[in-house]
Amino acid sequence: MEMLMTKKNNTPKEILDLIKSSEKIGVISHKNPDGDNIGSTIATVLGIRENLNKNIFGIKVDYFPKDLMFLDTLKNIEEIDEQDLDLLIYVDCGGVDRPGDIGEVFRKRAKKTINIDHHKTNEHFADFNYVFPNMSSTCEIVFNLFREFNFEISKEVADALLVGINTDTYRFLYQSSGASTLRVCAELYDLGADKDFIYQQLYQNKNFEVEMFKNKLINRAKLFFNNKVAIIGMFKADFEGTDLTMDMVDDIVNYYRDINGFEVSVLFKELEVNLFKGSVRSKEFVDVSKICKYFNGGGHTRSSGCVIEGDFDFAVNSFLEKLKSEYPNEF
Ligand SMILES: [Mn+2]
Repeated sequence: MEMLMTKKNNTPKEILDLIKSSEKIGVISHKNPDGDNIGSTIATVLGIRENLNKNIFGIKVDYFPKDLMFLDTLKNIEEIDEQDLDLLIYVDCGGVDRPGDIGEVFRKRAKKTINIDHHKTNEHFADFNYVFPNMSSTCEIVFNLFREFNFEISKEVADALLVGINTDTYRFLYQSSGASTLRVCAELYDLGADKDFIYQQLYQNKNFEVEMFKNKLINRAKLFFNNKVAIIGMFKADFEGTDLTMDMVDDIVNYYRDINGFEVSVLFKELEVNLFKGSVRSKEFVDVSKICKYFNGGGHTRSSGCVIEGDFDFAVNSFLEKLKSEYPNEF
């Protein structure tokens, strides 16, 4: 009973009242940024500023991904000096630790916290929570919340939300992307979201050098269980002498998952010696959030992350062992 109680969401009205009663508000999200967390941060900042005239800002906790630099509203996410806040809003954070050390600094100085998210492993860590694990993206939740608030939604907010929804659904492919997701996007188009420009920037603006580099990594993947599982290792040494960074190529994790017969694909990034961050994807039946939770991570059923300490072979072997123990009949 106790557990169920703690998992309860607050109502839109409770959340709106808390926002209204706060003057200085920070919005924060996770490290290793992507379209959904950047988009939902920008939309939350602008939507609340434009409609309620609050002193609100996005707090930068990591680099900006190159493919999102076309959003000039990125300037609303800044490096902010440590300070007291009336309210800290977490968006797209499966756990309170996802924004890293900067998040801790601001959390300690915030009077109240709100948690808006769609990660299955979210444990309702804030004072007020608004978590929908079946939603396609945090951006879809933010849109619905703004509708509940009766907010006007500007073109800038619509653009940011469209980026988040389109990227987090893998262009509407994932199961969590439903009819309601498409209806939200239809409304965003009506609100003036610049879909042609956004889609071209996101998907048809690839860099030749980056793509050739990806091919190299893809070609050296290790394949297991009769080509049902692919694991790619990406090491600091791979990037020596190049201008490239790991975040520019990490979408290669999707490559093998999308090939017939493959169920799981993994990208292990070497963060430092003997420390690997795993990005994990599945296609039909493996719940990768469960596997990743075992390795200090979590996320969604078909897309999750984890961290494994040890060398690359150890990371690969531990992962495969856990996968096999969870799905003994499949692998
Ligand atoms: Mn997300």
